[in-house]
Amino acid sequence: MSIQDRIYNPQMECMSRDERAQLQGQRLRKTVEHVYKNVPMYRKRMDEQGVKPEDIRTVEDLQLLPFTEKTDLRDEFPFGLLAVPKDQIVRIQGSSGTTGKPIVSGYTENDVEVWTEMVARALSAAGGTKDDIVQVCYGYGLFTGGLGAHQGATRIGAMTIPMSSGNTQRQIMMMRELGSTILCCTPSYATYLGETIREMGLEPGKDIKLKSGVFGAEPWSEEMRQRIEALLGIDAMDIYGLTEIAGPGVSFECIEKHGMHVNEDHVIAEIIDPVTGKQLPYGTPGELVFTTITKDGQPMIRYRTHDICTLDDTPCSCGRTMVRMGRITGRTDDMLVIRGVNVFPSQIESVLVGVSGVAPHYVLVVDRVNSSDTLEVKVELTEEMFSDTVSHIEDIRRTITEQIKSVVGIMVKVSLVPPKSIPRSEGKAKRIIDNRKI
Ligand code: DLL
Repeated sequence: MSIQDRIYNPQMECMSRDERAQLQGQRLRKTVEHVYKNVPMYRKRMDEQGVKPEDIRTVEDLQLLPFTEKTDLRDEFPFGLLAVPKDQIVRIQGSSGTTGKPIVSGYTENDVEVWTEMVARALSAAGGTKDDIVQVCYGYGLFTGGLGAHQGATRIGAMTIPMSSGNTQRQIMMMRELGSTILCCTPSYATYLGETIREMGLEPGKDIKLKSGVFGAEPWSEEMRQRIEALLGIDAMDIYGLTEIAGPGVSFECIEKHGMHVNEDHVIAEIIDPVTGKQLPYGTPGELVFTTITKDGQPMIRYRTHDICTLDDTPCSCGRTMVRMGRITGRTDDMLVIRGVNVFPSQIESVLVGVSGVAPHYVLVVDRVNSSDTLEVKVELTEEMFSDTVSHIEDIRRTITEQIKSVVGIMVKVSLVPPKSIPRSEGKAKRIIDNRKI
């Protein structure tokens, strides 16, 4: 397949950088006018900062605008950041916030359309065409992975299998019987599927027809790519996104596998110093910030992702002129991504403080077992509870496990440990031990 055949929208993906900057400027002006007029929070922030919509003329003027944080989405939950009347919203997607409350994003029909094309671009870059059979094993629901991949796969005309996550044996059976050629899931699940396929004695290329995979929603490494490619005999491509902006497809890798092209006709990417908030030049690692420029329902102005990476605007041999972002190398906050689900220690803490019999001393141990992330919550019992009967302790463990499942959405292992057994720290409490090597 030629490199050109892998480009879904050559006009937009390959336009000159100057031309694109002009387009971005135009779209940015329109977005800023739209939010100033229709979103009280943005109007207030801009007024406080002394910026008027007419001050924003080009992409460079972006720096005059205030940032948006995840906490703003929480504070304005559920509809405070909508820039259109509610009856124009056709979809709500969501993910975990920093506390028990989720954050949500509303999409108009046009927003869904834009997002769909972004994923279509990613799938085309992975070699996807109408002749493909795309197995989507991202979760369907509020999480953007399932529906996002589904829409993109349908858009390229592929046969789309909405498997959703879990049930590995059934995934493999369908993959085999239907002859899936493209796999969409988290990289850790792709590894697990690959290992299980090998254990079952199945042979990629013969029993399994996969040719590529589009993997994201969590950090992964070059080593992991190589492992997945070897296990499944495919090209493993990275895809990035976040609920607040547009789910998967904000950026995606081309066959060069050297960074993810940002869909710059729909979003403007910046890298900032997370402490000073000042813009950093391309090539310098820092915090990734996005501004949506085609989103009508819930536009985001300078949204701080807290993901750390670099941007690279050097030409790519695939012909796309869209800036590339490197792998996410860390976060500026304490968000963990466990099996593709965003988890904040504060969510776990909110559960623990509501359960009697445990002390507010806890530590979260993250590991990777059989290619799957595990989270163990170690929490101290109170002195009184420690001397209580064992059966009571079992009740506490069950309560905590169930509540964490309902607040965070994942099963964790809860270990109740004796009082004073978790090391105390003199400074900031060390709440996370991440043993994953990614
Ligand atoms: O994870 C959207 C998505 C679904 C992306 C499917 C790719 C594939 P959220 O649940 O809102 O959205 O989580 C967004 O996940 O800020 C990153 O920290 C992390 N993340 C997403 N993609 C990648 C990736 C979806 N390719 C948060 N590499 C982001 C590393 C990623 N981290």
